[in-house]
Amino acid sequence: MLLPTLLAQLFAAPQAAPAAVQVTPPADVCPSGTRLVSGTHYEHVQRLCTTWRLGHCYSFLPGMLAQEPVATPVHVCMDEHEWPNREGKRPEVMMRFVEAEKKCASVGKRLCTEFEWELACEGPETTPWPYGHTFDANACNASKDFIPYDEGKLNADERRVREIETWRLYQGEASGSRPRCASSFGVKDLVGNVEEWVRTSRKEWRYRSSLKGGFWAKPWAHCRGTNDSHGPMFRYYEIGFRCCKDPEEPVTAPEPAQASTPETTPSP
Ligand SMILES: [Ca+2]
Repeated sequence: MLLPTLLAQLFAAPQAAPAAVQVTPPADVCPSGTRLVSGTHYEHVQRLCTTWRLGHCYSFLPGMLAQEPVATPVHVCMDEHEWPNREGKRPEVMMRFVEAEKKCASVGKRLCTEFEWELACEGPETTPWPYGHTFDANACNASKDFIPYDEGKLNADERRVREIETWRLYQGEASGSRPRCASSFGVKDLVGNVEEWVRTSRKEWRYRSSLKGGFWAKPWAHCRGTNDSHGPMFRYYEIGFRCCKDPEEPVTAPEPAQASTPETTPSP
């Protein structure tokens, strides 16, 4: 049903891009350093590609979007930056999924789900990149030159060998370096910088661990597309994560008790 929906929009819908929506999180729902991501995630979306190069799409037609179930409500506080979620500090890498789970738990949070991450990235306007419908090489840290890696050194038993090779390859930037790499929800660097572990949402993937957003040398990465190839013990030089936390909804005061009506005794 996605293609007929798109074709119907092509002939009927105006082509202007929807106005960007800036969502302001309520201060009393999410802790400091996190942004409220709230809305409906659609598992399947389809768009019309207008710029196709070497097997990847670099621009989509604004205003053309088909969304189909499964529709999942999302309501979560998401770290504004990649771990350690500190502006001006470079994100950590060489993280296993299980290590990322422990680090999030250590600060009272959890890893984000695949669907939470996608909604945070696309925003309520469901744009393919956090910043719009067309790839922008300068918006996010995603267009650095690829540096060939030495897999033996990355998997070496000796920690120092792994670290030297990791830092030779590392091209991550300090969190907050690219203000335009922000979604409408205010979450930064979802696309590019470091690739991020998420908890798998789609039952067809093999592992409970998935990766989102590409990294500093993967310019075609956008909000959709999951790297489902790696299990929870995998680690690599470009892999980090960010944390999520369920909102602490304000407690609603109970309704004042109604004055009780005296029971009446039925007449004989
Ligand atoms: Ca990222």
